[in-house]
Amino acid sequence: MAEVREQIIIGTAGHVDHGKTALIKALTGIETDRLDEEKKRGISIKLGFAPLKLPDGQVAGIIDVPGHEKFIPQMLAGVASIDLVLMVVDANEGIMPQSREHLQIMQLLEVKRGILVLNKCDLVEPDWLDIVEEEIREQVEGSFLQGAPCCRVSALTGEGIPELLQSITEQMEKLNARDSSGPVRLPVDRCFSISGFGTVVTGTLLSGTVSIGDNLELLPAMIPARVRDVQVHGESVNSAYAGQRVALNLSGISKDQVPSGSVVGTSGLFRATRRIDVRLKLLKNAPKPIKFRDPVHFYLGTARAVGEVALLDRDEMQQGDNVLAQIHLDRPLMAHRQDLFIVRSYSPMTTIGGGHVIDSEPVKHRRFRKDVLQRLEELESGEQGFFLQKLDDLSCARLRDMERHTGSSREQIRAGLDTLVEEGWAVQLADQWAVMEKVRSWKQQLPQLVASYHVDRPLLHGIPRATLKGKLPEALATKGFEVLLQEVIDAGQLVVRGDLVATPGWKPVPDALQQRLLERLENSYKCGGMQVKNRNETLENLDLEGHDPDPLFLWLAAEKCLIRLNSESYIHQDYYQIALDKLIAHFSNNEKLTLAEFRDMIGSNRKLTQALLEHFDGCKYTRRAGDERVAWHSPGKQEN
Ligand SMILES: Nc1nc2c(ncn2[C@@H]2O[C@H](COP(=O)(O)OP(=O)(O)OP(=O)(O)O)[C@@H](O)[C@H]2O)c(=O)[nH]1
Ligand SMILES: [Mg+2]
Repeated sequence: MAEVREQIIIGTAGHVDHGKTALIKALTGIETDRLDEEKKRGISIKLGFAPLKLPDGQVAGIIDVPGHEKFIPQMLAGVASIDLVLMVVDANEGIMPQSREHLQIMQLLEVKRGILVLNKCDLVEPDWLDIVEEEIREQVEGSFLQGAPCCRVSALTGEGIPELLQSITEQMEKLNARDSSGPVRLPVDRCFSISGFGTVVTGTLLSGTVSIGDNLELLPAMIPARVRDVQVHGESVNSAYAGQRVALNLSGISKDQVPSGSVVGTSGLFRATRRIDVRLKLLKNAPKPIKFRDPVHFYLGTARAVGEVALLDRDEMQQGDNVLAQIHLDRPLMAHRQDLFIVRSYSPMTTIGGGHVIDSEPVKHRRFRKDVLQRLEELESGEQGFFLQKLDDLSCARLRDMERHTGSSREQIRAGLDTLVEEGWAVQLADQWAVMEKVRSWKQQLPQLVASYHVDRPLLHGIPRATLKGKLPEALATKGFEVLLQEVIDAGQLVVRGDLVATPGWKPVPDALQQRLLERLENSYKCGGMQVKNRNETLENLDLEGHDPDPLFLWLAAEKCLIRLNSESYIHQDYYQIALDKLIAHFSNNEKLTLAEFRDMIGSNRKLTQALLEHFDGCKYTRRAGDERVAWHSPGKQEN
């Protein structure tokens, strides 16, 4: 199988009829206007795709966009993933409205590189070309196309095409490859089914690597999809890398399960969102201001939605303003921190602005709140600020949580978190991270929580670990909690006895009533001896004066007056010791022991004997061998 490693996407842009599609044909030999309607009307309607082989052997992917203003949404889906643009201008007509709109869109989507292509040179005099070029240069001043190379070509005669290829090669050398190590993100721009072959989706792989056999997920539908075949420019490959045009044959998915704007991503990682915190810019030449809750058309990647703009610090944003806002979408889509988007006015539809995503899973904000705005600025301030703010929001986070919010690779995230730990901003607790200040306050809280538990339950020897963990934020996982608890124990502020955590020196002292009840309960187990009934039956015959038996059992177990075999079976310590002695004596002369033998040996019933033997298994004194038990570890060495 071929291993194509082209990782650059070139896009076209420019007014309708200026010769974008003709230029792609001149460059690649491929006619990308394939629909009957496109041929009949002589305009592009959908995106066109073609591989471009450069003189030096490199291959780039080309996306040809339609120029007609009606098809700006298609253009937006195509331009979202490009590295280099060919800005095509008809030498006869010069810059026209959609040339300008495309330029604005590319500017908002932060396209970094481009080549000005003055097309249809066969139709005009050379002197005229100088004038048109000057006019174009004026129009692109201040944009990323300022100072861009300009190639004069004719897509019809082929004049200037070799020079354009040369210029493309030079520009490609200046571009950086995308990150193939991150999670998979493939915004789908086409989906079709081939009979006998199944569903195929195509798109530009924004990050990650996709290989045959990968289990991915279709979003926002959250449908699992297995990769049956991977193609790059019509050739099957083992793996496709970020920056490539990719076609995936997916099993487990039908064509109608893939609405436009879907994303194929790493399984189980991403969530779709209907609410996004953004930095929103309104273009200077937008026809009118945006008011609070105005609807706009929202375009991100290949997805689109209608969004309602919740301005957070004003009621109306003016042309040229750059503000923090929350956008509420009419349908879920996939977004990540720093993704760029475009907004167009609801009606009539023109491009009025754009911006970047700050937070893809925000809560609904209250307006005119300093803390809300500050938090957003913190999230926006850079990777460190974002990580810290997210850790704070989530209380505790794993690498995976950060991956979901950023779409960055684990290595990058790990490095960022390590820096925060080194600089003392964050703390690592097992496989989680949390903000230093929070961890400090949890550490302070733990001894206080235990102390107040002692006050509430004076009869208990301590608080069960799980109960104590439940008093800290849920996001803190057990492993992380144990690390935290150990630090507090090491600092001498808490002690552990078995599963219980206590204040050092804590000793429960029962009052007179409790003492009476404890004696009553202990006695009934003592009297029951080896024939003692289960917990419920024992309690039925006992007068506890309406008191809760749980703390009494816990106290007696902690004091080792009773031994807890399981939730239903307890045995008095004296009898437990007898049973254990008999077990040891038996194994000093014998290899094996059956349940019936042990029952007769200790004069007990089947149920209690079984509970005892299972308890001994748990202590690793014995081990099951079929229906029998054999000795394992010596009870002398193992504490129960
Ligand atoms: N004489 C001449 N005609 C050209 C040249 N390039 C394109 N054309 C013609 O211009 C017309 C429009 O060309 P297209 O390539 O379809 O233009 P486009 O920019 O792709 O149009 P849209 O996709 O609809 O925006 C066609 O009739 C082409 O044959 C050229 O260099 N010289
Ligand atoms: Mg076209």
